[in-house]
Amino acid sequence: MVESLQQLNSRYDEQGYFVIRNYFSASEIASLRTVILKFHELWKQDNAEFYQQEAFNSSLITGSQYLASDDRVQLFNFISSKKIMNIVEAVIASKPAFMNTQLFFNPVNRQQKDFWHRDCQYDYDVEGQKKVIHETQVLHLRVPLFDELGMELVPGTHKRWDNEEEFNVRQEERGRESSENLSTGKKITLAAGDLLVFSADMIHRGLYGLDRLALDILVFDSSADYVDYVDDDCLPDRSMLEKITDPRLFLNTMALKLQD
Ligand SMILES: O=C(O)CCC(=O)C(=O)O
Repeated sequence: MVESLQQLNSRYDEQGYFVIRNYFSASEIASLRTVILKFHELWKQDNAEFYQQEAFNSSLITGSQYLASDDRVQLFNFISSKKIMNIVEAVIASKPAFMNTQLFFNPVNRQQKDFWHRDCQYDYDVEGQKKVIHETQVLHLRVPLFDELGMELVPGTHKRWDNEEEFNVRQEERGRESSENLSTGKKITLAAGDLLVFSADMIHRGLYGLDRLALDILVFDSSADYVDYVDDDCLPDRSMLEKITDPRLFLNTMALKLQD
């Protein structure tokens, strides 16, 4: 790794994101892709109308609906692998907890445009958003399975409120649309093998195009109040736990569920 974990931590703190190029080997990505494609094909069949009309992501990838136990164990082992845990712990030093996974792909309708948002805007009104961006945020770890146009992020917005242009575009105020370009946006092109880590509450958008299929792993700090977002079915059961090399990320979530 070119940068030390301490440097990555400072970068995340200042900018709200960092990228590590060629972090995963071709064989790591190939095995992950095989499982994810299995999920994706079954999900598309089951959600045919939604997929054709408007979908650009799915979630609950580690759940029991589409994948068998062995495939789920493979995913759990990837999510809690040393490579991922080193990065997670560089940002969340104490008791990071698994939240969910999402899979991002291109919408079928090529007219559908990529759009700026903060994830918190779907749960909070504007005053609430102003507060939560100063609290602990959810971490996204994006693992692209094919080369893609990547993401566009507004550096620093994990800690600061929108300027006027950003606010009007993101919230579609004053005749602006959330798909318009922002002068503060920074495009991060991604290749299969790269890892992008970013704050879910910073201003961002996924860039549609190429063959994008990216697995996002969502992790949170155990001291923050996010356990209600976790679906029990996406956690490993007792027999799977025995097959996970380092299950701490899941055990931390389970401990929070017990306290809840
Ligand atoms: O890739 C996308 O379409 C959007 C990604 C996103 O919003 C997210 O990961 O929170």
